[in-house]
Amino acid sequence: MKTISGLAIILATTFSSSAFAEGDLSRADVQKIAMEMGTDDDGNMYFKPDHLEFETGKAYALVTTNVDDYKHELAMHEVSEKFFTRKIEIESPDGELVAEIKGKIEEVEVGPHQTVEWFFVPIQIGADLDMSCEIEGHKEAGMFGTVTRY
Ligand SMILES: [Cu+2]
Repeated sequence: MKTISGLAIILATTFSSSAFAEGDLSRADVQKIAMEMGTDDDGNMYFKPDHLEFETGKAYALVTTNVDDYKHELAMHEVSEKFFTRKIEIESPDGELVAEIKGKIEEVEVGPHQTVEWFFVPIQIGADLDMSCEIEGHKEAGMFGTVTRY
């Protein structure tokens, strides 16, 4: 009886530590996805791509670059409810880390010609959830898209 329970403990420890390693999202490989915010020659504002798909449980960095001379926003209120945001990273133009911001994030403003990296792990599935720029007139000019997590 003692042997069996000892073995059970060893098995439980082995399984739980391997499960823990796989589930340790701070060590997960991060898949980077680039998205551009901008305005075309006809004055239409856009996210490119305007549809993003993520797999739950995987670690992503959404690398969002604003190519315009004015700021844009990336608002993902409903989407971010079902994300575990790890951090936002901001780098200077020469690649030096300016700031890491941690905690729950729903919306990011990106300054002219700047890039922000949003690190997250989708934790619940959902189809065609909204993302948009909430600066007045921008969504109406076409700056919106959808996010699906599967
Ligand atoms: Cu905008």
